[in-house]
Amino acid sequence: MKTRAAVAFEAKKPLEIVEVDLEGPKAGEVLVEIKATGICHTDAYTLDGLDSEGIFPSILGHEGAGIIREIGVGVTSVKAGDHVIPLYTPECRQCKSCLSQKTNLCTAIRATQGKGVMPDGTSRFSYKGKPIYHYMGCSTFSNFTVLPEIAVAKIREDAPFDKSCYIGCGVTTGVGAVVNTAKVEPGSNVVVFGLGGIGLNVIQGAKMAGADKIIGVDVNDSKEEWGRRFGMTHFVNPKKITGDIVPHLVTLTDGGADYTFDCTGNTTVMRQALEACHRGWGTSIIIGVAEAGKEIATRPFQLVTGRNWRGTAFGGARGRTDVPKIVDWYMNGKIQIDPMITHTLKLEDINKGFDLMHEGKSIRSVVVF
Ligand code: NAD
Ligand code: AHE
Ligand code: ZN
Repeated sequence: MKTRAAVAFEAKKPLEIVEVDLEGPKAGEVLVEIKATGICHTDAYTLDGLDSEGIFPSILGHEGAGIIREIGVGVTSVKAGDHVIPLYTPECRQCKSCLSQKTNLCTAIRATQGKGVMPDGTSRFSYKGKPIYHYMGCSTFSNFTVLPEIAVAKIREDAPFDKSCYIGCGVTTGVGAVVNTAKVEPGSNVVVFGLGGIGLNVIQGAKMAGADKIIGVDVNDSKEEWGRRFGMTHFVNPKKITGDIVPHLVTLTDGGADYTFDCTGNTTVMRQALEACHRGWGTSIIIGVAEAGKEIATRPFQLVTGRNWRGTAFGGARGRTDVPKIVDWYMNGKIQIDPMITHTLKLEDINKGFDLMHEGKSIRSVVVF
């Protein structure tokens, strides 16, 4: 079949809207009509050529929601007509990682996913006879896409696609980092670095968990109002204080934070986030994705004296199990999504969504098909 898609033909070039060819689902795969997709900073990072796994030409996008239109041979867990959220972290429930119950990082299809192909080693997308690669196993910047059955979460049918798509990455990552990875306890002091599409969800997760001080840090002053809207109690712009941010935060938290979260992808900020943790027990969670080649550093003494450095992908969520529950949280009003969707765009205007992100003018842009 033919489908309209925004194709990343080359790094650092705008996406091009073209009609691509899409092969139907093979065994164990499903065809999904994408109804809406968010634009996450990770898409921009890959498009900007900063992802060591970035492959071109490819169809980016990993924060979608849609409807199953066709199933391949042997598919049993979903059927045509089901509403689903594609999962860049699948859940096979059979691999060593899934069975361990210690991680959400299912390994069933990770190797082929990282190479931009389906589990059989080939792409379903092509343009003018040449393959176009998949991205993060999702490629939600296409009106239709093919996914392995283990990489879709079936969700309730009354959830609006233009909001629930955000659960495909940003919401689950931010809220999940708090509840699944950090397991923030009531009364904790929390510092969130970077108040964008992820950081604001960390803030709403921390508020939900009953955190006491929720301190937001951002170089963009316009983010203060955004943070306060979701439960932030203090705001710090590191450019506007005298002296170093770390002692400033340590003083503000009476010795250091119980939990800090990096939602910037900046390795200098990651170090600050670790060092702003309380001696003896503070835990810093890295969410941000750093540019290829970047490394983190600190004095080992920071860890010797009891600070913990951890990371999280997709908020530690097991997609097929946890995503439907997060959709319920949204539908029941336990978490907010609507105000964070600052821009709704047509596919033709998708590059505008990237511009708004880089200019710091959006929280989330969503493309509706
Ligand atoms: P975003 O662009 O919406 O937000 C980033 C925010 O960080 C902005 O408000 C920006 O002003 C702020 N910022 C930038 N540099 C800063 C600095 N030096 N100090 C303080 N604040 C700074 O991006 P997003 O969509 O929220 O994504 C945030 C990061 O999380 C990205 O690196 C993205 O790739 C990553 N991410 C990771 C996962 C995961 O599973 N680990 C999932 C989604 C996104
Ligand atoms: N490909 C990059 C790493 C990118 C990365 O860390 N991705 C996160 C999700 S970001 C969503 O917006 C992730 O899930 N990581 C775990 C995994 O298995 O990819 C690189 O550095 O090579
Ligand atoms: Zn993302």
